[in-house]
Amino acid sequence: MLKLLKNAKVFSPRYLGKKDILVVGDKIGLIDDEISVNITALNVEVYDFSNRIIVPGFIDAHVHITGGGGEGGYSTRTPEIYLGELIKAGITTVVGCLGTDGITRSLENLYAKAKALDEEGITAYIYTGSYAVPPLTFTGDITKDIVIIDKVIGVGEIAISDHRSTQPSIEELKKIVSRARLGGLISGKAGVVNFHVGSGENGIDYLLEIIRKTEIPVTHLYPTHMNRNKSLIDQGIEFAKYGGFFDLTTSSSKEEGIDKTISYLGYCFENKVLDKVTLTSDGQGSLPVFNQKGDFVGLKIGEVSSLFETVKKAVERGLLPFEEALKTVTINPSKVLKLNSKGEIGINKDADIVILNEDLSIDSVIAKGNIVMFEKNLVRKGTFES
Ligand code: FWO
Ligand code: ZN
Repeated sequence: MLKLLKNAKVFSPRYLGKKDILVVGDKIGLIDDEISVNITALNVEVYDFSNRIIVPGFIDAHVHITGGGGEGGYSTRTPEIYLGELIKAGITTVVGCLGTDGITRSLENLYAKAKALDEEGITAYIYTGSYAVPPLTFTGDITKDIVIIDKVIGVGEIAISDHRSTQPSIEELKKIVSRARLGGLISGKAGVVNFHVGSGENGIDYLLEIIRKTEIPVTHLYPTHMNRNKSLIDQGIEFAKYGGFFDLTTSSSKEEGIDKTISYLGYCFENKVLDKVTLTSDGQGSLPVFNQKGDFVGLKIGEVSSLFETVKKAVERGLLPFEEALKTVTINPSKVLKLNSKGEIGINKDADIVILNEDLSIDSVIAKGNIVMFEKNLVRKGTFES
């Protein structure tokens, strides 16, 4: 099937100008100033996207696709994600993970949900593991999980510097990262370890020490929730100077959370490390609040919609140029996750495309070459979605 997308302003995320794009099957086949096809001879759908902006489909590298939570007991286990919520958020590639609760949540369920999202129309991967060390695995071995299970691209979210972590030693973390690296090498995947960083004062000290004291390349260390506080952002900037990617969470339990994240994005841009920064939503993850004594006092649920909302607000408030902000949910995650066919509008790249209105609202979404949302109406929904 051919689709000709005409007259949009295209950000690949680099601005290409007003271009026509020919989608061939599930790939981008051609990008040019003017593409005309013989409509009768070819079975082609033509879309006039004048006054629209085309960007790569968004990659959300940290979503609790089978639900998470549970820190307040059984009734605080959060619900799974549905396809429509991801599409409305412009997310065409998602990486699913387990969190605090690695007991009632299973990796098999996570795998099945990722396969379901694939069948329903987007691209889904997973991390093996959960918060705990030693990590939860499918096969008993991280390296084997990465090598023989198609959807496993790394390990996560492994908790450090958090009262809910298993207080792993640096030696335990070295073993996890080195085994993930072996899996990545043998399978050609990223073999990345997504670290959940809590508010503990040691922050990512262990990760910085692993970079300094071992042969393990920094590319396998991928800390998230680095916008929790200023000292973590400063550690993130130091980490990026070593070539590491670090991740800011867009869901927040506080109203002003998004303002803080946006100011940190501006700060990273000023410190010239934005090319090493990604945003993820922590969608369906719990956003629990604990008091000083560590007692649970309540929780909210992460929203995948916060991912692009954060990009949009950062641009609207003039903190970041659009191209720069866009990188944090397209080309940057595709690099750290080694998803080379994702994150860019380019020849032979996957036809994962978001069409924005000039006010940066999400208008239409194409995933794997199929229209899944058109002019804000969902064309594809999850099997049981109303
Ligand atoms: C963050 C996911 C947190 C779950 O620190 O880590 O709890 O398993 O669902 N969420 N534990 C949220 C902050 C970054 C705001 C998780 C959660
Ligand atoms: Zn987390």
